[in-house]
Amino acid sequence: MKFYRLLNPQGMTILTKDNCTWSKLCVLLRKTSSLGCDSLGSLSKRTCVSYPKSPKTQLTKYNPISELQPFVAVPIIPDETVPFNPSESEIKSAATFFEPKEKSHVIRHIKTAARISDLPTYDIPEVAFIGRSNVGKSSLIQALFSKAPSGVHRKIVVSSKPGRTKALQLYQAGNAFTMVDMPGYGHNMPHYFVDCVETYFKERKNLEMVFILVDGEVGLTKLDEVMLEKLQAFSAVHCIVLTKIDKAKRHQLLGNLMSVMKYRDQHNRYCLPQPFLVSAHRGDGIELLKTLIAYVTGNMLVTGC
Ligand SMILES: Nc1nc2c(ncn2[C@@H]2O[C@H](COP(=O)(O)OP(=O)(O)OP(=O)(O)O)[C@@H](O)[C@H]2O)c(=O)[nH]1
Ligand SMILES: [Mg+2]
Repeated sequence: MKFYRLLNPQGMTILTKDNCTWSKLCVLLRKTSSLGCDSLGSLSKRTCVSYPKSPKTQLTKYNPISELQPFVAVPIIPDETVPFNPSESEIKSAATFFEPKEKSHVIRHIKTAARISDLPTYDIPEVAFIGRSNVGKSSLIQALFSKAPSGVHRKIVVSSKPGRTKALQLYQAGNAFTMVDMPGYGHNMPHYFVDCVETYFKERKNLEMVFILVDGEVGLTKLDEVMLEKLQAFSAVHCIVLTKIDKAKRHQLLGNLMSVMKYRDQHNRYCLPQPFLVSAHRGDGIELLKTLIAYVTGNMLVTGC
């Protein structure tokens, strides 16, 4: 049995199971927004299940925001937002999708594709990683799969030179989900970026979530804002991930985190309310992100939020 749950800015939760995929939920969201609702919170009572709010939810040690919170007077994740805050046992069970014990769950690279027509078609849910060149997309996928027995992560190429990933790279975790590493935008982006990446966002049926990576030290750039606007225009559900948090000074990271949240509140309806913080080098936030991926691809239920 599969469960899907979407958090919206008002802390409301839409819950469904079995026959309703995340994509169908997004269609539902699109329909409600075309009815002229200002926010996802305007969904009718019939489609929403409201969960008791847990004010001042204590974020666990798995969420790097918990380390920043003592330095800010106001809650970083506003009280009215139900944070994605899985329990320890949920985090452990999500990890098994990335470091499987069973031989049948193989993590492997399945395809390099520079054209959408080259992509395989299947029912397995996908999540994609996009961001500026050099923001750390390939490194993040490497960190997520760093304990995979197949050793797939050793073949993922990362580079200090921007523009290293030139095509869509698909990594599959058994039949659970596929993660798509994408070429970056900005420096050295391939000339077929729009054809390849934007068409993928518009047309890929089994795309469940786009992770848009923003450098935690640099913050949101104009190029990131353009991509966020595009994701919104394509009605692609997405989530902001601040990368390289080991490099950023605390005040920089806090400032950039707050401005990302402000931007998201003002502009973006298809963006999850909660940003995620990661360091691919130090491992911060990686276990939490694994749980989010297992959750949004419908592979597990998270009750801790
Ligand atoms: N300090 C630090 N450096 C990182 C981190 N993640 C990635 N890097 C470095 O950033 C550089 C770019 O990393 P990639 O993973 O290749 O970035 P990318 O977004 O895939 O880049 P393109 O494929 O060129 O678009 C490399 O030198 C990495 O070692 C991190 O968490 N911390
Ligand atoms: Mg790359």
